[in-house]
Amino acid sequence: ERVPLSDGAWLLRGFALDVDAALMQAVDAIAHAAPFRHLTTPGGFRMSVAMTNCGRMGWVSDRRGYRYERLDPCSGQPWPKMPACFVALASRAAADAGYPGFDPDACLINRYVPGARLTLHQDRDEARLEAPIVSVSLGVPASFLWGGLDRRDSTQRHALAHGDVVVWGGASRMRFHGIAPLRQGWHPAAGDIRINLTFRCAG
Ligand code: MD3
Ligand code: FE
Repeated sequence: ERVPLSDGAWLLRGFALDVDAALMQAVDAIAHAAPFRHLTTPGGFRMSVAMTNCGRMGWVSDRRGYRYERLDPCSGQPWPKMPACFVALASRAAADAGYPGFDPDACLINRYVPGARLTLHQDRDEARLEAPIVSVSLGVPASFLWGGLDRRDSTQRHALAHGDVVVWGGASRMRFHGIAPLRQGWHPAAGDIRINLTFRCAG
């Protein structure tokens, strides 16, 4: 099912269900090489969401700001390679939503435990803002907050469930968005956590 969310943004319900086991296994392998960590915001707060990356570039945050880095600051090594099943899913989803030829160089992996949240923000650290972002939800469902182009605009809520894929492009690319505190829950593929993959053209 393909649900229009707003200009250029599409919710592809269940789009990743046929590859969920491969995705979860790949996340485990990536986290083995580049462990999930709680980044610090430029303001000095510890993020409740734990993060890691794969691909040529990885998103990091510390007291110096937000940016993409080629090396994992924890290890000094390049981020793990983006698995073939990640690239295949992301480009298939983007094409389905009207963005053919999507070739992401970064995948940010977010891990939510109960209570973890992502406050309203824009994604604007990427070099190619004309490219869409593809996000894949796995595990416990989340309440996604969908705002406007101004932080003060009202927000809508959408449930994002295991296997849902969203493609955010065009006029939706710069909208404010976030994740409400994760509710206690259980999913057989992930336990009590939620994993989100976001594919970006960052470099
Ligand atoms: C809309 N992640 O990592 S995915 C993020 O579920 C992020 O972990 C959330 O926001 C998560 O930056 C939401 C949905 C999403 C991701 C990127 C977007 C929506 C977006 C970029 C622009 C507009
Ligand atoms: Fe975001």
